[in-house]
Amino acid sequence: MTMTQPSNFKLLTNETAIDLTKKLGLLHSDDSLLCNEIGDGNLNYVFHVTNPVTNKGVIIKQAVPYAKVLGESWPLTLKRSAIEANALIQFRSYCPELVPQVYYSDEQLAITVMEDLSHLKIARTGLIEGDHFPLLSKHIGEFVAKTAFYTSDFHLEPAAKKEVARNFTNPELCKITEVFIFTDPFLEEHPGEFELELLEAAKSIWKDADLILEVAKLKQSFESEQEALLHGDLHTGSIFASDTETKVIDPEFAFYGPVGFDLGQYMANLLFQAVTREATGKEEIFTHLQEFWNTFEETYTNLWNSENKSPYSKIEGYLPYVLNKFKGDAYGFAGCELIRRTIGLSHVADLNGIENKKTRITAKTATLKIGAHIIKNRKELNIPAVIEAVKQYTLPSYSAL
Ligand code: SR1
Ligand code: MG
Repeated sequence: MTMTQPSNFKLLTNETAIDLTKKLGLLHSDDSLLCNEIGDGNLNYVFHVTNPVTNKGVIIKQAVPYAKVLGESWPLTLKRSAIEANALIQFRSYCPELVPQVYYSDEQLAITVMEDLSHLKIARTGLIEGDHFPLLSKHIGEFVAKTAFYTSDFHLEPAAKKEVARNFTNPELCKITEVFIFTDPFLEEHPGEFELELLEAAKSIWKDADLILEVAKLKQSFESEQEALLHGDLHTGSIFASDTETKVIDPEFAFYGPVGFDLGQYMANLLFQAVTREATGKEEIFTHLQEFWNTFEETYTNLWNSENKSPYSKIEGYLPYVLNKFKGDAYGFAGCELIRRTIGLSHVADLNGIENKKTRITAKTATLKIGAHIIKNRKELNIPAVIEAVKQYTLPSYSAL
């Protein structure tokens, strides 16, 4: 199928990416510059322009009018590029250390020119390779707490918040989540791609009426709650990290939604590591999970106590009620993410990279079971209980729940 592209839209090439960098006066443009297309994501092209003399670079990201991974039959608005640039700018205003700088954006060409982060590693890749990233989960806890608080009704005036929410209306990217996280993996008639050996485990998900009801409630929450401006795709592939630095990238799925969604996406993607690692490696991920939640809760609580504009902010029980809701939602959304990345679209390298088939199927069966368990029990869980569930489903010395 041939897509009609918006009239002003033109795909960049390495040459035109260099021309743009020069036109913007970036990278001492008198020198000759180099460019590589390095995009390995599902939706965009990414050009890395470098100056070999100064060793400095910039990233130019361009969205195309369809989802690369789904093909031209799944058209997508180019507006997501402006949403991404604006979300980066907004998030950076709350967390300057944790978000790359945007130098330039062009809505017509769907281009964002931003800080080069090539000295860092994608967190998913690093975690798979055994990097420790000791500050990663504290940084992401801080990122979610600040973005969730500062974009909510607890901080913004009601009219201002509604205006921001309008600017971040993102129906096409939300539809990807609604279909591929909350619908297809849970319905037998829309099977995703997965190994035949997982069919029985998949069937037990499709037949579990209690589970499907809970997924329906979570989908409803995703579609209808406007608690805060979310990143919308906060998995470990959307984060660059080193031992000292963390940068959140790729907020093209940004929209106003339930805070637990960002929390849950990050936790689920840590859980893939918790499932696949040996016992001592698991402990390191359990520490990440606990530090993530602790930092989120502490940062959010401090902001609530010092900057909450609601007339009810000091009412006893209100903050615990809000945090408790976020927590229950987070485990529910995390469970959906665990299941969709296993039997739905867009699998993760944490699982698919396991070469031994038997080990891979065992790990995937565990993520399905943990996913279902944390969705159904989400309102009673805390981090130690989630850790216990991971151990029960993955360590031979434990028996399955
Ligand atoms: C069609 S895009 C597939 C997935 O990639 C993105 O990172 C999102 O997670 C989306 O669900
Ligand atoms: Mg992405």
